[in-house]
Amino acid sequence: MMRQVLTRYKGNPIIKPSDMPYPCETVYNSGVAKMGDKYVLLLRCGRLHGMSEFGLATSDDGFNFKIHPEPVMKKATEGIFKEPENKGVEDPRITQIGDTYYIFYSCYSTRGFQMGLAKTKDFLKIDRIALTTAIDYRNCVLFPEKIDGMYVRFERPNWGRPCIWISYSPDLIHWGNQQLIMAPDNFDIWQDCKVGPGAPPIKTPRGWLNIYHAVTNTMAGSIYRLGVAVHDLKDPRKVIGRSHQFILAPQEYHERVGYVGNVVFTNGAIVEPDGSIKIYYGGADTCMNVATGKVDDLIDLAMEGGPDTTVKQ
Ligand code: BMA
Repeated sequence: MMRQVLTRYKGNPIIKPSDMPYPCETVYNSGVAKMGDKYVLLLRCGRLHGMSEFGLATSDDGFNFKIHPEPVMKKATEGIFKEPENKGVEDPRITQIGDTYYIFYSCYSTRGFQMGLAKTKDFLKIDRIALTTAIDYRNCVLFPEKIDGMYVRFERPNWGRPCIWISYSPDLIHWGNQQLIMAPDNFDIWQDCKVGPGAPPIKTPRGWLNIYHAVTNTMAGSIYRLGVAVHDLKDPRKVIGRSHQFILAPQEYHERVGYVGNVVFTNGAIVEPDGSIKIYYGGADTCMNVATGKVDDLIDLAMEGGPDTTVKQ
């Protein structure tokens, strides 16, 4: 049964370019974390040279954010990251393991995209760890724990058919055993062109919750929406449920009109102790927004869709 499972926060957008303490054209696709009682957004800020840098915003309630006066991460100016980031850093995704926050982000250059990995304990001092792919990968999300002794991630190569793949690593630096696990669905129009990781996987007793982005192409351009799937806890290659309806689509003016119109795109979500969830998302590649729902409703919706069959389509 199709139904609405998310509610937009009435105060959206929660951060827009004119809220920024330094000049920005856009502020969107932000990584999300909880640091003690504080909500943290690692903001993708489009600066006036057209490149993205990372800014920082913190909040006590997850809705009202205070923005740090300066960007906290800019493109590298030396070392092995210099050339891969010569057009900026984009789309951070944060996973907490112990007291360390790991950040997968896109290193953007004249050559294409590579996935960088960085770490921090306070979001003020961010240390780069490794370039974890060659050209051309668009996004990665790290699982919050090892499975069978290995780190696990979902990844989206930027070549071939845009699908979600999985890979494994003993040390977070070297990744292998890549396998395609979820493809666009030829029969669901909203997700028939591209799918890619959105929020880092969320562990629940019913499986790993995967909130992902999905694209269809129209005569007027692409439309980015959010979908939901559940992966087996012990073997996340198995997609045990995948919804045939989307959970969020561009609808509000600031989601339809902006730098890139008709886009809702998530890089992270926070689950609350009462089982509710806050999904943070960029609107039209221009502003930050949040929608709320219940984890169980998202899982029910995915499970009603049945196990995924797209890899065989
Ligand atoms: C993707 C990425 C995202 C962006 C989306 C829509 O390929 O570039 O950063 O939000 O396209 O433009």
